[in-house]
Amino acid sequence: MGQNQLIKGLKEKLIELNHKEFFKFLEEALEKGVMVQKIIFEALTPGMQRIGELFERGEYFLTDMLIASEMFKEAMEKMKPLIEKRSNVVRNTVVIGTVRGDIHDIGKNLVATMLEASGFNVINLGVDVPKEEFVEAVKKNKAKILALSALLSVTVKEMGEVISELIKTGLRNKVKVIIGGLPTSETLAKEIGADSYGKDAIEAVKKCKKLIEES
Ligand code: B12
Repeated sequence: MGQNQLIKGLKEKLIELNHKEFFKFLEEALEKGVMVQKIIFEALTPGMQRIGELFERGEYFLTDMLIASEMFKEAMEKMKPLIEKRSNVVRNTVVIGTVRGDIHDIGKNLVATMLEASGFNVINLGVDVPKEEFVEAVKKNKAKILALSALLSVTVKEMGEVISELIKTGLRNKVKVIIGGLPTSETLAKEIGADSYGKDAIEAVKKCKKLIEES
């Protein structure tokens, strides 16, 4: 089977929630040397987007989203050793987390993995993180960048709250803030006083490198 057929198969089997076939395709793709980045960005990510659409249309249920996210995570675990880590001379620290009220973590973890692979020291606080915890972690680890993730429209407002907390504690000028996730945008970043926005994990790495250069 060719690379493009394997990518197509992977995406289809994820959407069909067919665990067995999905992992058969994954194994074959890895054996044939298909790039991990290609698998993540051309099969898994668009597959998850499709599942979101089907959920929105009422054709898929919450449990279906959950099954797909477990398949995604399991695939990431299998591919993690294949993601090469580059070591930087200076390992700049990024604190990352999903804001309070939000438990989506697949995209955030993908961003964390890509940042690590690019030489950043990443402190991953997990999901549903209160603003005080973000601020504390920035302070404790002398982080250069704070990366905030939100997938729900209602939790976007919490990103602004985190920035207010940074101002309140006198840390705002010590750390750059980047935001990302489905309901966020460049415009939103400006509105809430963040320094940057990234649409996906690849852009997240590019923008974080840029933030370090500017700081
Ligand atoms: C999987 C999933 C779930 C799983 C999450 C499991 C997990 N461990 O993450 C479960 C089933 C638990 C879930 C729950 C819910 N979900 Co949900 N979920 C999804 C789904 C299908 C996929 C998300 C995903 O993982 N995508 C794949 C990853 C790789 O992409 P990503 O997250 O977008 O991340 C990329 C970029 O956004 C960006 N990025 C992300 N974070 C960051 C951070 C930074 C700093 C940067 C730079 C970039 C960046 O880079 C990432 C990698 O490229 C989406 C649909 C969709 N289209 O996204 C709905 C979706 C996000 N969920 C939705 C909803 C409504 C819910 C629930 C409220 C449902 C309910 N009734 O209970 C709950 C919320 C619970 C809560 N309090 O958080 C809605 C949100 C609608 C809205 N506008 O608010 C969506 C859009 C589905 C829909 N179309 O209706 N969900």
